[in-house]
Amino acid sequence: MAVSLQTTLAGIPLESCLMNASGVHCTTEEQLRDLIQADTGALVTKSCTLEYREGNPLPRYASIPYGSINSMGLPNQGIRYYLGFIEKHQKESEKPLILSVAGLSRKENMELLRMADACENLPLIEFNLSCPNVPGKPQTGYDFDETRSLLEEAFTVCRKPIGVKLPPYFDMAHFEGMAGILRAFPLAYACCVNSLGNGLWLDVESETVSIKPKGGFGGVGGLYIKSTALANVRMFSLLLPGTDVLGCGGVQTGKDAFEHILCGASVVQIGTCLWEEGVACFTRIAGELKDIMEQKGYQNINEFKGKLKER
Ligand code: OXC
Repeated sequence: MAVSLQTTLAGIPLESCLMNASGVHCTTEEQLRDLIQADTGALVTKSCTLEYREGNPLPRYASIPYGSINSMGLPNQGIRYYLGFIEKHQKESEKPLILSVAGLSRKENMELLRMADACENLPLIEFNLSCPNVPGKPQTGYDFDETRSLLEEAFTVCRKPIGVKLPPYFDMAHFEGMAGILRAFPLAYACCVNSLGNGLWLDVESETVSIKPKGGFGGVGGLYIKSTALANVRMFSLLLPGTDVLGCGGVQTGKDAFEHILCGASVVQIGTCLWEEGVACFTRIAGELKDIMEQKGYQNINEFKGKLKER
């Protein structure tokens, strides 16, 4: 039986439902080229700002027992670098190259979106509303009024398809509140979730925090956040019918990817596991996912996407 991982993202056909999570292995041209060559269906750049950013002081990423903690602080090469790469490579690559943007002010965000809008070959934009690691800047996605007004302006300055990267939500009222805001816009997709903001990981022997920025506080990724990620994928899939939901959080195996799809994900992003294992993780996870599908008699992901049963 031929098992296919094909999917669509905002109407664009993808050969595989697996891709990187923004921020991991996507900051330099070399890393982006690796992702084009890997077993991915699409790829997304590191969230960019107008100018190059060094990011937060090191160490700013730590591997911890079941995942990671990071406070990178948006280190990136500046938007022109990524637009240049996309202009050059999108034509040869049949995979969509998505630009992620994360300005530090409304003005910067609008300028980024205007520049992205003018890039002929760019198919999709991911608007990061959820970076937890810029000192003094709260996560936009937790401020509902600001999110609404930012999106109103974003969709007037930019005609290209825009998806949003959301922080994790934890309360039914917040799922409904954010979905109500998102419904008012022609969203290309909602990506759930960014890291679980402002966790803390300690080393007991030395009695110190594990990363330097922000007194050790950072975004938690990996297995710790899988149940929260699945809950967000599930709720936003139910609340935003007709909008693609991208699942991100705790995907290390084909089974994890299967669970995200069962909750409603059209595409599954891999972050911490990609950081730890490198781009070979896509081939491994794709193989494991296909094995599960084969055992269950599924030939494509639409046969089980969003079909999670309640008891
Ligand atoms: N999420 C982001 O959106 N950005 C990065 N880390 C994270 O967890 C960062 O650059 O700090």
